[in-house]
Amino acid sequence: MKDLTPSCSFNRFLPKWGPTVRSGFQRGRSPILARVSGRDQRALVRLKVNTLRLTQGLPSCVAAALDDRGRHGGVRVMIMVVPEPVMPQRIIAHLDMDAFFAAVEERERPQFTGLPIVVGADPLDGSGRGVVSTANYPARVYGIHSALPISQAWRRSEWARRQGKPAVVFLRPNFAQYTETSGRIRAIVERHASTIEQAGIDELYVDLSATGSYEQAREIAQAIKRDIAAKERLTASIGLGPNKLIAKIASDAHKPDGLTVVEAQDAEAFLAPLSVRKIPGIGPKTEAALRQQHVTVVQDLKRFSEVDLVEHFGKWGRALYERARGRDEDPVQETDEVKSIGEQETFARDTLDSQTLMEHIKCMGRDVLARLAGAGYSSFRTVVVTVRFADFETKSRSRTLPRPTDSVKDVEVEAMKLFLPFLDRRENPRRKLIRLIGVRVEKLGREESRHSGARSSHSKSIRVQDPGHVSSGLLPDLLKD
Ligand code: TTP
Ligand code: MG
Ligand code: MG
Repeated sequence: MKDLTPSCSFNRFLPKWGPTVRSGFQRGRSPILARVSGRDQRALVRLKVNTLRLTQGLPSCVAAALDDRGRHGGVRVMIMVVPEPVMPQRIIAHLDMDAFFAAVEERERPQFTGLPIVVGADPLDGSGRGVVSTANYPARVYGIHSALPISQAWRRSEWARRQGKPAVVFLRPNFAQYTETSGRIRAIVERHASTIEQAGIDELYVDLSATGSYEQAREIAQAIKRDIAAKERLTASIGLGPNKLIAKIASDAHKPDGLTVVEAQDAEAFLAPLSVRKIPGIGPKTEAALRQQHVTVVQDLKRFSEVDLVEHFGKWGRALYERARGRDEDPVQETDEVKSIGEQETFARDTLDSQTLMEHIKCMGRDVLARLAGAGYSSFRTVVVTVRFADFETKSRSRTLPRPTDSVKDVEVEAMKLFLPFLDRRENPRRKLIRLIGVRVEKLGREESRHSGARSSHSKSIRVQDPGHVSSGLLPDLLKD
C-alpha cells in the first residue's frame, strides 16, 4: 500500500486481462471509481473499487465483464480508473478571545496588570444590582464569572481581600472600545483566511478546509494567534475540528491562549466525557430535563435513540442526537462584520415611573447613536427595546424602518413607541415594576451601502452578540434555551 502507483498496481494484472490502462488514481484509502469501457458504449462498466483491492488485481466484477482476452462483447476494452470525487475534508476553526472585556481593560490600564478584574455593573460596596459582564482569569479563581450578581462578586472579592489576596478591580464597561477591538481582530483574521462568520463580539468561525490538512490549518491558527498577540496585545483561544460544533467546544477546551485540534476520527471520543452543557444549544432548561433522565455527560446522551429524543424535545431532539455524536453540517456562513449596538441599564430601584423611564430611553437612544458613528457605521434600520421586570421576566420588541436612517430623532421616537406599551396593560397587564431597560439598533450600514445597496449588511442575519445586550449576562441563556 505504501507505494501505490498506477503503473505498479496495473502492471500486475495487465498481462492477465489485457486491457489498456488509461489513467492513474489517487493514493490512499479513499474508494475510487473504475470505469471499464470499450469503443462500444455498451461495454461501459462503472464500479467503485478500493485501492487496496486493486493492488491484488482486477476486482471480480470487472473481470466478469470481460472475457479472458480482456474483451467485452468482442470489443477490446480499455480500463480507465478515475479518482472518485471525494469530498475534501472540512476543517473549521473557532476563535474566541480570552476574558474579552476584562482583557481589553487590562491592556488599556497597565496599572492593573496581573490583578483580578471584573467588568460589569457598579458594585456600590456590595449593594449594586447589576451583573458581572466578565471576569479575568485571576478573578475567576475567586469564583467570579459572567452573569454573577455584582453584589456577590463584591462579597467574593472582600472575602479574598480578608485572606490577604488582592481585591478585585471593578470597572464599568466601555463598549465602544470592545467593538473597535473586535473589528481589528476580524481584520487580522481576514489577512489569513477568507470565509469568516462573525459569531459574537469576541468570536468567529473560519473555514480552513482549503488548507487541505490539519497541519496547515494549525499553522494558520498559530499565525493568527501570534498576530493578535503582537498587534492587539490580547490572547485568543482557537479550536480546530471537522465542523463548527467541535471547533467551538475545542476553542474552550484549553483557555486561555489555547490551541486545540480535534480531527474527525477523534471528535466523538472528545465529546463523550464532557458535560452536556458544553453542547451549544443546551442551556439550563435542557440540562435540567436531561438530568432527570440521569444524563449529565455527552456519553449518557447516546443511550437514547433519535426517536426518543425527538419525542422528548421535538425537532431539537434530532439535532441533539447528531451533536452527541459530534456531527454538525452547518456551514460557515460568511457574514459581514455586522453588529448591533446597544445599551442597557439596571435601575438602582425597580420602577414604573413613566417620566424617569422615558428619560432613560431617550438618553440611551442618543448614546447608542453616538456609538454607532464611533464604530464606523452610518445608519441603522431596526430599533429594539428590551424590558426586564422585577421578577426577571424579559421581553424584547423591535421595529424595522422602511429604509436606513442615522437620525437621533428616529431612534428616540421608535424606542419610545416600542416602550410605551410596557407602561400599561398592553405589555404589562399586572403592572409589574421594571428592573432593566435596553435600547439597541440593528441592521447597521456603512456609507456605501446606504447609497448603492452594495456590500449591504442589511439583508444578512445578525449573529453578533451585542455587547450592550449581553451585558446583563442572562440573555445568552434565555436565548439559547
Ligand atoms: P465570552 O467569550 O463568553 O467570555 P469571555 O471572553 O469574557 O471569557 P472566555 O475567556 O471564557 O471566552 O464573552 C465575550 C464577552 O461578552 C465578555 O468578555 C463579556 C460579554 N459577556 C457579557 O457581557 N455577559 C455574559 O453573560 C457573557 C457570557 C459575556
Ligand atoms: Mg471569549
Ligand atoms: Mg465568546
